[in-house]
Amino acid sequence: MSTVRRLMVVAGFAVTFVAILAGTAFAAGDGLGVVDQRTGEWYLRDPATGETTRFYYGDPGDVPFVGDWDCDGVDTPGLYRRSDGYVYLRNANTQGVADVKFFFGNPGDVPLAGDFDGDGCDTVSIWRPSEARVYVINRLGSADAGLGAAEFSFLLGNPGDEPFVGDFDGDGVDSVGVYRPSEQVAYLSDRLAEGPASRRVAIGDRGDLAIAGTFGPGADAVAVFRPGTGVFHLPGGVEVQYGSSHVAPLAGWFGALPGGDEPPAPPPPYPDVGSGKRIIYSNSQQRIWLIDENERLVDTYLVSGRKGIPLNGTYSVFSKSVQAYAPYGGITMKHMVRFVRPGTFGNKWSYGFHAIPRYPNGRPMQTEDELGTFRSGGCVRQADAKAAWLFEWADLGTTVHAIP
Ligand SMILES: [Ca+2]
Ligand SMILES: [Ca+2]
Ligand SMILES: [Ca+2]
Repeated sequence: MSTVRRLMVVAGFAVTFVAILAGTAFAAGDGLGVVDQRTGEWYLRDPATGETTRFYYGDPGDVPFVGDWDCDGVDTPGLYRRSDGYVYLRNANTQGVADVKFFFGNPGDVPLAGDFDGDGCDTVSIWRPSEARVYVINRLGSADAGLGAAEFSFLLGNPGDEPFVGDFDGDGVDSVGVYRPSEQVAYLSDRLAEGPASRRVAIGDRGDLAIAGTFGPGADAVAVFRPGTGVFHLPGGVEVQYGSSHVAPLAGWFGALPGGDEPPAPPPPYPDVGSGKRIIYSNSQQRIWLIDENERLVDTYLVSGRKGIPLNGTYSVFSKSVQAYAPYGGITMKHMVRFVRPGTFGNKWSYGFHAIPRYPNGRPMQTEDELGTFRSGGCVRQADAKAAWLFEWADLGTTVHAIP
């Protein structure tokens, strides 16, 4: 993961690609990658051409990382499988079995791939969150054997931090930094020892994942990946959309890649919640999204509900009525689609989606322009035409996700 050898291959040009949202990426720097943690699919992006190379490696749930295990200058996949405590390393960016496999660490450990002695070979060390301690190991295990004791260890960061590895001072030796999501600050250290951080970098936003890599001329730097948008935020204001909310981000020098594959899918145009035919209701946005069984967005529009009602969770449509009656004032609601049963969280009445309620004289209780604001006692009001359409579209049993 060190900088020096990678910059031998400076191409010296920069091209703007469709996936780059802002800024100009450093074409001779690290490639970006993502691993879909639901499928074990790897997507590696060539920084010079923008082309994607895709292959399967590992199982869903494995912790992916990259490093140069055979000291040839090219970073390739590694996995830490928490279920069996094994590290699986591969020396090519292609589909296939592990070249090196060994037993390692404790289930909660975070693998740290890097060249911690400057010999040009990456090894797998760990950060143990429960102790906030780095254990450095400058050799790889082999032949299914255990790795043995660490060479040395030191305290770093706090439980809850996200560690990353890079050569932040460009001396050819990797060190470890931590990203503290609660403060949105990265603390970089150039020494493999306890002590104050060498640098403090304000970066990212809540929920971001930190990575380090060679993103410009000079030493390694820290960057973040934002799962909600699938955007890498790199130094210099460069933003690259690559992947979505189910991926783990990577950066490395991947060498010559064949390319020719589709890039990972961007996040869907709706909150990435649930699967199958469903309705997603965001209480804070006062908006619903209708998604069909093929993951296509059928419709999205503003509604008027009640703040905090229903509680966030998963519900399903259990009853429908063309005409429904409020329990007071002679108020009527057309096209009621009920999804919260009485007593679910102490509620007396059921709640559902329906048209704008009418007083007995036929006057609507709000205008359609007022949709998007909290107006109701618990149900979710829609424009009349939308309510009629939803009534037909939503079958009994259709899932409803209530989200913040
Ligand atoms: Ca290699
Ligand atoms: Ca090394
Ligand atoms: Ca260094």
